[in-house]
Amino acid sequence: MRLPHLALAALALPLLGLAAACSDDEEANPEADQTVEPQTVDVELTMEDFSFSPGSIEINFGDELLIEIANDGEADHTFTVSEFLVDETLSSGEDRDITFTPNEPGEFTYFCRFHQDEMQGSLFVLADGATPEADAEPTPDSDDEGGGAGIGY
Ligand SMILES: [Cu+2]
Repeated sequence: MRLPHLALAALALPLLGLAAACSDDEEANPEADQTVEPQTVDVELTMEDFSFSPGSIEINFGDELLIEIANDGEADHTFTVSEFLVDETLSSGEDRDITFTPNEPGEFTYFCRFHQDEMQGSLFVLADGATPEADAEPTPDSDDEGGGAGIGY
């Protein structure tokens, strides 16, 4: 009568182990989806004789840029970004809103074709997760005191 019992136990244990392994693999990964929602970034850009204000623009890759350009100078100026085929000429006193969506990340230059040596600015298109705050160090959990829920064996 002892042999049949042993045989059953030997069969049952591996089966239980298999069942547990299967259910463990079914876990979903809630942290897989970390995409940042694209947004429209609104920038007021002033042309002067002879500079752009601001001198740099920073957006995330995927964002649309809405630039409200105003030429406050005496001369005509252009807002030109070669990589994105942007080239707007504004007469003195003119203002204009333009929109475009940079289709690659990186650092680009916007400039005035008439005064290219003086009138330049930097357009930063940041790739996903490139913001300096993104890789903050994990805080060590110091206050890990069990609240009396331990199993007392
Ligand atoms: Cu100019």
